[in-house]
Amino acid sequence: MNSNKLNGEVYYPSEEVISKAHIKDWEQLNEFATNNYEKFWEDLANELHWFKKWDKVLDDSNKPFFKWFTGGITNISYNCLDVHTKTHRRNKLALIWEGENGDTKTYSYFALHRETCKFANILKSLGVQKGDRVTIYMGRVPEIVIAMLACARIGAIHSVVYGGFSVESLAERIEDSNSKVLIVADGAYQRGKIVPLKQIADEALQRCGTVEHVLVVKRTGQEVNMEFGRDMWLHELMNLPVASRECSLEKMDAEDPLFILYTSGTTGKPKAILHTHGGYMVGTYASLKYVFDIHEEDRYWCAADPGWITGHSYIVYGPLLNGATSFLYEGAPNFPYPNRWWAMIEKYGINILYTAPTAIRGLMRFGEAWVNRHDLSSLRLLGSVGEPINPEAWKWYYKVVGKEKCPIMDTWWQTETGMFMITPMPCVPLKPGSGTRPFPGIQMDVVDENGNSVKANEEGFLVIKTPWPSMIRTVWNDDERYINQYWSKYPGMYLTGDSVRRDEDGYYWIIGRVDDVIKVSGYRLGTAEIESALVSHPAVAEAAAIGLPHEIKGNAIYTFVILKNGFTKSTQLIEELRQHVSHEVGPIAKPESIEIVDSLPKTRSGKIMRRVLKARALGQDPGNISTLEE
Ligand code: 6R9
Repeated sequence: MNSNKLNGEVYYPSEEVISKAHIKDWEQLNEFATNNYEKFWEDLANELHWFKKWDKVLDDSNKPFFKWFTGGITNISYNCLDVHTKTHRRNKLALIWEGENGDTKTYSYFALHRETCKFANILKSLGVQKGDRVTIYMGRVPEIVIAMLACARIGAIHSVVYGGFSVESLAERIEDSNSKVLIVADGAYQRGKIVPLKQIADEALQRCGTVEHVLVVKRTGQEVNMEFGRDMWLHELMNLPVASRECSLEKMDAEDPLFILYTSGTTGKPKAILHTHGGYMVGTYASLKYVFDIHEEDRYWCAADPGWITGHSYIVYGPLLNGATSFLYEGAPNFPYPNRWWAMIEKYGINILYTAPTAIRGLMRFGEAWVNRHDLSSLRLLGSVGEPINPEAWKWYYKVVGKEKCPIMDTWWQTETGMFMITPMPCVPLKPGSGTRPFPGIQMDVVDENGNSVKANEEGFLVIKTPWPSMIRTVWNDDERYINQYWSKYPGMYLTGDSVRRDEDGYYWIIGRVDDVIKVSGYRLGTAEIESALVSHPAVAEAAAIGLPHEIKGNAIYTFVILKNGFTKSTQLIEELRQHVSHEVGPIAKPESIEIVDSLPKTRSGKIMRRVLKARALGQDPGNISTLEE
């Protein structure tokens, strides 16, 4: 394709950007990767440390259970830390942290390695062994990074639960993963208030019986309940001889599990996506290097939360594998004022900012003046993730934040993919609202109901046709769900759950989810979680949740509830139900609206037709309703 003749509104990268970029010619790289797929990944894997090299790059003998770098022995935590402490990066900053209240902490690679080893020794002393699951429930503090790296060092499988989730979400994730250890903070600062994480965890622990030890990180300092024999303060243990600075590491098979991360899918409970030490390491390392063009002197900021996949791949593992300096901020973007982000970019000299459309739209609302008060000239690249970015927000980000000199990397990917899958690189011409094309070598397609490719500009289902190193290996303890969910609709194609349009230049335009997943402010939630929280309230007989467009959040949750006999509709009850969802699932899941109804549209087999509810709410034609019950 000739990149000089693209259709529509196109933003071409400047000579300056291209001259600095690792990849100057995307077409050439893509051609190489397409024709030499395994060699492409093997070369990248060779840039990392392996105690023993692999026998095979890709093993596809048992599809769809693909394996990568089989026979290889490595450890991702070793590659994130130990490797750098042996080089000029030893005293380079690995992590800069700013708390919402202005506290700061910095860790060199040496220091982050030391803290990780100490933490890992504490875990070992609690009996944590290779393969054991450890649940982590914290805000955006350095200890969450250290806890993840410590687990990985000793081969334990971490399961991070986002700090914005609440009692039932946490309980069900602890139980499903059968974690014996929980690492929690006393609280987290969020918009000037304290989120009482330990208190939420205490309530969750009453609902599930697997946890034997709780490590508590002191952050907010309010009084918390400490159960004798179960709960211990981390800072006290870190001062004991058991927290030695020497910690032998576990040599991991490339296919050994690294972490599980729960995410919402079509119907039912959240499922735990499994990622591994080898392939995930190569995928996150390479994608970050090429897309955010990491250079030695960069200060990189991914403003996501470590509790979501974006944080796992691009706050923790990707940046550290690249030996970068990563910035982590604890609090809200507009606290105490809407210039907080811009002030920090100026203060720390951030070069790369990676965030979500919802944050951009939220900050855009406060106007340009807040941005223009600050010198943002350090910025070189911008990024977006989590949901489609509308062209207005794209242009504001490009002009007001990036001063028309920073390309925007709109990266499409998923918890399941582990790494960027549709993404530009700095040298690629951009179209506002499109993530451009698939990562080099990866074959994707847009197909109809029968799995046939659709024509340019027609809407269809997004599928992936080639395996990739950081792909989901399975759903934890549920191989069947892995096959059914992702590989059963079209044989040989991974089903993403998104609908998309591909234009005449091969650029992809994501439209949104086609299943029961709702992206609220970029957070992935399932209708089932919200509905089951509602139904767990004594007044509720049945409930249905849908997502409707929202100016800032992208989507907002609308719910419809049938009350049990004996309960009557009141504003007080509706508020109580909203609070109930917030308490059970988390504040992010709190419905925008709860409508009390007498009946719900259902199929004859009794399934709620959310599509019909959505069409009604939007005043649209509900389409085919032949299966609707009388
Ligand atoms: C990384 C992450 C995955 C879903 C995905 C899609 C949506 C993510 C996007 C995007 C349009 C982008 N999504 N990035 N849509 N443009 N750049 O968000 O993972 O939480 O698993 O969600 O998010 O719908 O299928 P996850």
